[in-house]
Amino acid sequence: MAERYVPADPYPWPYNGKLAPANTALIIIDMQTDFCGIGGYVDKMGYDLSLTRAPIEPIKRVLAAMRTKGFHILHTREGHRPDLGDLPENKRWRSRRIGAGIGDPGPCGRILVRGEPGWEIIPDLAPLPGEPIVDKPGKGSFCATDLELMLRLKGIENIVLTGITTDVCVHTTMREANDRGFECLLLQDCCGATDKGNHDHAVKMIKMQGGVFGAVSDSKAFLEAFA
Ligand code: C5J
Repeated sequence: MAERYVPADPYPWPYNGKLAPANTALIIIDMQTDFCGIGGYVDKMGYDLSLTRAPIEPIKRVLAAMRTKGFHILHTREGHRPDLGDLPENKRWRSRRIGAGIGDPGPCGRILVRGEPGWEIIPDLAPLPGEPIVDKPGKGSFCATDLELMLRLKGIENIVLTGITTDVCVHTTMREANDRGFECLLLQDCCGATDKGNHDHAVKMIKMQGGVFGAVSDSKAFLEAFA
């Protein structure tokens, strides 16, 4: 395989130049109404939706290009079973304390509950038939899911991370993936947090220690690398 790299910080990615559609997946994390839509969980908590909506357009561009080139595409959704059997009591308690109780009724149906309108992936980034969707009860995409099994069976070594929120579900997933030996790249403009400072710090953390969790790039550099 000819070597190919994406310009990234703190090193050109991937570390070994083995970058091809067959061994590389785009993971789009939790682009659900609950995290970026009016009346969803993040809106109920009172955060600025423009921050979690900012990555929609950049993700669209990366998604379209990666689909065209035949990369693996996976989507995740955070949410709980309707009987809330997979919702830790402390997670529910904390959310209720701030007026956005997980499992409670809201403008988009029961908050963060599977099958409810708020839990759906936004139409702009709707998965195509055949693109796996990983339903997860927690922040990390590897906890209590079959994501690792799917990645291994498909021969995926490199993961491009996008989605929301940078400091919570995206970061947790990147850390989990990095510990499992996957080579990770976060596209910073394809992610967003409920707080701009937290987004910036989450991005900075990745770059410490020579790339402690992988590397960081953006949609423009990524797309140019494939032009
Ligand atoms: C949060 C997420 N922030 N998708 N979930 O609760 O980051």
